[in-house]
Amino acid sequence: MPAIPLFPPFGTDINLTEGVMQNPDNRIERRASDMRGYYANPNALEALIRNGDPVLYEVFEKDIPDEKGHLRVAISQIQPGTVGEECAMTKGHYHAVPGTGEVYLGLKGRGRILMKTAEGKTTEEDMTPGRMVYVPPYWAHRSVNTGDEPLIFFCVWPGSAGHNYGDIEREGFPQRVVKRNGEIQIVRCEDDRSG
Ligand code: M6P
Ligand code: ZN
Repeated sequence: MPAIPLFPPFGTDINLTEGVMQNPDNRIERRASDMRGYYANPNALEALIRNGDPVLYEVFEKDIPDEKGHLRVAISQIQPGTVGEECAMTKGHYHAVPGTGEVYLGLKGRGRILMKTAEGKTTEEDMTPGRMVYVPPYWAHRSVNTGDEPLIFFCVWPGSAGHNYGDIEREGFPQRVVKRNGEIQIVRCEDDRSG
């Protein structure tokens, strides 16, 4: 007798060139208005909201139970561009069950994954097509599009992990990725002049 209900195996096609999952069950969209409090320049964000409130990123998921034992999968797509000078990014989160990791695989475009721990350790990894990034347990993670086309990546994480957004809403990330004079730079809190 299995400890969790038997779930039917399935397969789905992923177009690796375009980074598109066939038949996703859920599509989550984050518009500019969903991102209040996340960008360093709130005025630039409000201007974007007034100017059509565009979708800044989307997540395409398969319906897999959010239970221990399962693995959830998704493809995320972040549009290119900046809010003020800050590159488009996800909200970022710790896992609600902090001792759970995640695997990222870059499919299209170019970006960075920012990571940090509650104790203040920080690191970043490049996200490019074919590059795998391992996010170990306890590391909050945020993806940033540093290129001129959509950044698309595939993710796998434990079904039981959940998302803890509240701590990031309060703490933010010490790193911010900005585009200044056409150049991508990572600025730390202490030398952040973006407001
Ligand atoms: C990845 C995964 C998802 C996450 C998504 C968007 O696809 O980590 O679990 O939901 O990115 O990131 P966020 O939830 O931080 O907005
Ligand atoms: Zn995660």
